[in-house]
Amino acid sequence: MGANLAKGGNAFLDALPGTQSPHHVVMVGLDSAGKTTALYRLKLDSYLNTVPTIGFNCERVKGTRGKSKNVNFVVWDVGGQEKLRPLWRSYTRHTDAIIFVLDSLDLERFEEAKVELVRTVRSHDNLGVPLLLLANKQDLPGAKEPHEIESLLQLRETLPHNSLYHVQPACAITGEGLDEGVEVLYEMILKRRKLRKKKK
Ligand code: G3D
Ligand code: MG
Repeated sequence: MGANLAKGGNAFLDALPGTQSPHHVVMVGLDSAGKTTALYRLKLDSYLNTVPTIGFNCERVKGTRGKSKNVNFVVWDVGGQEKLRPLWRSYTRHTDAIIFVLDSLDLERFEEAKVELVRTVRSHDNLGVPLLLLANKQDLPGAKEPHEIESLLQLRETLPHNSLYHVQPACAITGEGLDEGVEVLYEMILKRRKLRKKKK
């Protein structure tokens, strides 16, 4: 009976916004794309001078907009240097969503970014996991816009069929676009859950 009560209690708590166990989100992308800047802007709502991440950062983040308001997330920011990329796999396993951060100006490395993106979303553990592609550094002149990025990275052709994804323009330094991104990400997490329930 105790166990049942505890179970019931959890269900009740889970129905309240902000009390659910946090959603697990992993942020990956090439080094210098702006992952750590975005994480601390989301966490502290302030700009934090970053140093290249060796290993990972992890923070609790709360949604602020729409359905995501007061919803808790644990966001992992995994170092993007080449030698750290094999680590991504262990962090992205069993995650609720993936944020891939792209430097929208760094055309020279778009192909490299595409290879890593495809490797991440096509990995067996990540099939069906919602993807937010953060088109970062939109404040800089020459930054590619979301629709250009979508075609340059050939997202429609390369992402698995029926993937839940969204390209979100952002500036991690000012925080513009980040809360909207989290909102869309949460909507995609809910949508995936619904689809999975339907299948059962
Ligand atoms: P990473 O964690 O993906 O490796 P960082 O990237 O967050 O460390 O950021 C790398 C550099 O890009 C930092 O500059 C940071 O200030 C800058 N940056 C991040 N986001 C933006 C953005 O939206 N606009 C602009 N203009 N710059 C951004 P430094 O000079 O410290 O290397
Ligand atoms: Mg970093």
